[in-house]
This record gives sequence, C-alpha cells and structure tokens, in this order.
Amino acid sequence: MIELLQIGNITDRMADTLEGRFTRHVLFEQTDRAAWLAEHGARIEAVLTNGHYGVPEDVADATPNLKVVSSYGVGYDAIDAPAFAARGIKVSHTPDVLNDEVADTFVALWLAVSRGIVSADRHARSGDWENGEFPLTRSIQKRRVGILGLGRIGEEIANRVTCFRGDVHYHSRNPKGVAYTYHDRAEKLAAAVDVLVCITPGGPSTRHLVNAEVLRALGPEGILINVSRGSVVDEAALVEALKAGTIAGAGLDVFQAEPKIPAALKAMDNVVLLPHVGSATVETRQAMGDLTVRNLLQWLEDGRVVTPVPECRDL
Ligand code: NAP
Ligand code: 8YV
Repeated sequence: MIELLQIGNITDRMADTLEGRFTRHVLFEQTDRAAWLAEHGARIEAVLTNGHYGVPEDVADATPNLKVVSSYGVGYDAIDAPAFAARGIKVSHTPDVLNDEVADTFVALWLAVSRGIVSADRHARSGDWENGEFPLTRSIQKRRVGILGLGRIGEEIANRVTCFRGDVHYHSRNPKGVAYTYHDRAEKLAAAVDVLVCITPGGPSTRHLVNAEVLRALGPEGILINVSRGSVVDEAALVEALKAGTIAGAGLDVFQAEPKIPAALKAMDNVVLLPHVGSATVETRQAMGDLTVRNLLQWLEDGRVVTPVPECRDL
C-alpha cells in the first residue's frame, strides 16, 4: 500500500475514507521527528497537510519519492508550490467549498466591530446596563467596502455587501471586468472606503500589503477586517494605528504568529479577535475534508488530482 504522511489533524470521516487505501503515518505522533524522517522518508509518496503547517522543509527534503500533496484548505502559502511543481509533485487544495463560510465570517466580524457586539454582550452580562445605556454604534448599511483581493471568496463578500446596500470597491493585481470600482493600489482603495477587508492569498507577494500608509488612508472612521493571512497586514503598524486612533477598529481572524496574538490587540475594546475560524463549521470542514480525500483517491486511480493549485495544473 502507498505510504502517506499526515501533518496536522484530520476528521474521523477523512481517516475512515483513507483506511485500507493508504498506510497512514502521523508526523506529530513521532517522538524523534528527524530520526523517523531519516528512516521512513524515502517510502513516503503522499502527504496530507493543511494551510497552517504546509509542507515543512525537513519533510520536503526527506521525501525524495513524494508524488502528491493534498492540502486541507484553499490557502497554500505554507507550501512551496513552484518547488514541488519543478519536482513533478502534484499539489492540491480545497477552493470554492469554503467561499460562503469565510464570507459569512467577514460579515460576523464587520457587524461585531461596527455594532460593538462583543462589548455590548459584556455590558449586558456584567450588569453595567443597570448603571447606564450602551453607547450608540455605527450601522453597516450603505457603507463603502473595499475588498483587497476580489477572488472566489472576495466575490462572495461583495455579494453580501450588496445585500447591505453597500458600495463595493476592490484592488487586485488585475481588474476583473466586474461592475465594482477598481483601484490600482491598496492605498487608493483604502482612501475610498469605510471598511477594508483583506482576502488575498498570503506569501511574499502580499506581505504587509496593508501597512502604515494604507491604514492612514483608511482614516479615523475606518475599519479593517482581515480574513486572509496574518502576513498581509503589518501587525505592528496596525497596533500603532489602533492605539493612535488612525483607524476606528479592526476585526481579525488571522495573525502573524498564530496561535500567538499580541497582548496589545487583546487589550483593545475596538478590536474583535477570532482564532482562525473562517471556515470552521461542521458543514464546511466536511466539504473541505471530502475534497482533500477525493484528491488523494483520484491520484491513486489515475495519477491526477481534482483541484490542483495553479502552479501544478500542467503536470
Ligand atoms: P483566489 O480566488 O485565488 O483570490 C485571491 C485574490 O487575490 C485574487 O483576486 C487575486 O487577483 C488577488 N491577489 C493575489 N495576489 C495579489 C497581490 N499581490 N496584490 C493584490 N491582490 C492579489 O483565492 P480565494 O479562494 O478567494 O482565497 C483567498 C485567500 O483567503 C486564501 O489564499 C487564504 O489565504 C485565505 N483564506 C482564509 C480563511 C480563513 O479561515 N480565514 C479561509 C479560506 C481562505 P489577482 O491575481 O488579479 O491579483
Ligand atoms: C483553514 C484556511 O483553517 O483554507 C484556508 O486557507 O485558512 C482555513 O480554511 C486552514 O487551511 C487550516 O486548515
């Protein structure tokens, strides 16, 4: 049977479907990882991983006969896809099945920040209400929303903004031929909107796309929502901007050094924090898990994967 190396957790349903098709080894169960990789690495032909762990360098180096990598998630910035493509290794991910969930997470963060939902809950729960009313908040109706990265998920975010009678603006490297307003730079996008949402991929090309200048352009009434990757936002600049009132608030699902979150962000009332749960519902994780496993089973059958990352489409 083909030997598969699992990095990170999978669901019972995924494990059950893989049973009898692959010999599954779990990397994090090995007490001496280097010794295990030295002994078993050459027999590994398949890796099952996720967007957080990707394929670490020691695993890539110790697996000369690797043929397929199936990642449980759409973002694959933790996987060196061009290097794997050059080795003829097929890399797959899970696009589309999570678009709605992540777009809904954007709405939840936007509402939570604008309407002060978390602070209002604290106000009600603590008994502070008996001493006075909760202050007025800001509506999410008829806002100008800037989408940084109008891709699969960005399009669903735009649909939701439209439901709230908002005006959609966007920036990506290429205009998309849609009716929304295009800006050729992130800074110009920020200057044109009330709410800026990051939903580009992570990795070097988007690192700190949201920096101090972009936050200044967003302005003192502006709200930043990040549901993409922590690396897209300069976290130190964001903390400064929130402290100084350069922007009004932020809703963050992702962070630079997950699962660590800067203490300064945790202490701020105008910030809502989530532990990277953009796609984390039973239904969506099941759909992602099914697609992750389907990619592996398809590869077993005919050497192809169903949803390759763009770098591996021609393999
Ligand atoms: P997608 O369809 O590939 O869309 C990405 C968009 O970003 C495209 O419009 C792309 O357009 C734009 N883009 C890429 N590089 C850029 C750059 N350097 N500057 C400006 N725009 C750039 O991807 P998706 O399926 O929507 O997913 C987007 C990302 O969301 C994932 O990669 C992942 O990091 C994140 N995500 C997070 C969660 C979560 O749990 N929080 C869940 C799922 C996904 P151009 O190429 O024309 O620029
Ligand atoms: C996952 C994500 O939580 O798909 C992505 O890119 O960020 C999330 O859906 C992540 O891949 C870890 O499994």
